[in-house]
Amino acid sequence: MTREEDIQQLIETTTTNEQLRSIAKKILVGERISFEDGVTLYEQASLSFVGTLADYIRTKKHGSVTYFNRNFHIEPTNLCVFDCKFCSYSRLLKQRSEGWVMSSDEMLDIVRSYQNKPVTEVHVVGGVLPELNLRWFADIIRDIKILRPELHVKGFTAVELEYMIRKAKMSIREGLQFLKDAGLGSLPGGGAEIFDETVRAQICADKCDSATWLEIHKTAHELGLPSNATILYGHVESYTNRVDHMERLRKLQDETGGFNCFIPLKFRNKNNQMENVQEVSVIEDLRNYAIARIYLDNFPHIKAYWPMIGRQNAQLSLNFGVNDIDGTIDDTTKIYSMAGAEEQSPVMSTKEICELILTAGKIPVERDTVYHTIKNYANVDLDAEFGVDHFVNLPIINN
Ligand code: V47
Ligand code: SF4
Repeated sequence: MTREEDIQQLIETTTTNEQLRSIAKKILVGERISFEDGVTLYEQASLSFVGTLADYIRTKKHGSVTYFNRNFHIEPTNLCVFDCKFCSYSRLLKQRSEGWVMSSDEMLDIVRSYQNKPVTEVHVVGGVLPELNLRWFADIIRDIKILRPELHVKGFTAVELEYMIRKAKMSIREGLQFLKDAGLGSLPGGGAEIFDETVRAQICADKCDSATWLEIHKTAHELGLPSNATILYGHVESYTNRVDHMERLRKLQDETGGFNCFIPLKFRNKNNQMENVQEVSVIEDLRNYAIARIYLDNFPHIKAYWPMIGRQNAQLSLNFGVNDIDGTIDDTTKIYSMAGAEEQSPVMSTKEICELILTAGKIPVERDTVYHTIKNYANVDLDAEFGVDHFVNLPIINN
């Protein structure tokens, strides 16, 4: 059966729900779904229904290709002036002795430690502190580029940027241009959380608001800095809030085309002020990836951040609209392990990541930050390329 026939069957036999049928018809002809359709999917569609639609779209856009990149993280500090209720960092400001603040030398030492490794990206993200200011970060970016000119620096959430640019008394455009001139290559997607103002007031009242988050990304795109977008889901938000969040992103993407990928981040409830909020199920995670793939028709890529949901769920997500599983993350990324993420040691070698993708029936393709193909591993003998190890324990599937 072709994938079109799968959708036809979905329309004709799988459901008698007219709203769901009409959404499936739209997907088949490549028509954009409406806000109401998005809410209907969340409220009424089964995992298999949204999964079939999302996989159809994913396959049309990317076939079986699944991207990853070779990157490492630097988290300059785990202290933060803000008080996001879901974050395992913020409360540490009250216990400064338990926190860390890196010196510029320490940050550069991390870059030096990757000197002979084929990484293409460094992802700089952390808490917000007054002493970590715009000029200090710009100097570090310049030094990173001197050490390693080809390394792409993906850095700073809109929250960090809003704070450091405001403190530097610059406009958003001036601040971003300043960092771009220093060598900043793109912006990660953090800090978006949930755009709805009422929910934001409940979970992260004191940081950069939604309009400013969107303005920073819009300005970045206008200056030629691409970016990602995230959603923090599965806490106190409603389905309508999730669709509203994606609607605001879809509108901005129509204007600028500057977003590379959308990254749903599952709320984890350990070591933060929202420990009483239950985490959602894996089924809800997969439904959420799928609906994101269906709704965000103008986003090229949907990413599963595997340290957060674990390797096996990341594999599953590849059949629910996801076509990117981030990088090898060869570093100590603490924010997630503190929040109760699946992976306490979020490191995978390139061979492991390729095997993870192959055993899920997909084709691993190494990319750079802006999705240029570096290497397609479809027909590569991984043992010959990387050496034999113990990891392969599942058959490699060829679809
Ligand atoms: O904005 C904080 C999230 C984000 C928790 O662009 C939590 O490639 C779940 O945005 N449970 C920062 N999530 C990280 C981020 C990111 C990660 C990976 C790749 C990219 C990219 C961006 O981390 C924050 C917040 O939404 N976060 N606490 C928590 N308890
Ligand atoms: Fe600070 Fe970011 Fe944590 Fe909020 S989510 S407290 S801004 S580190």
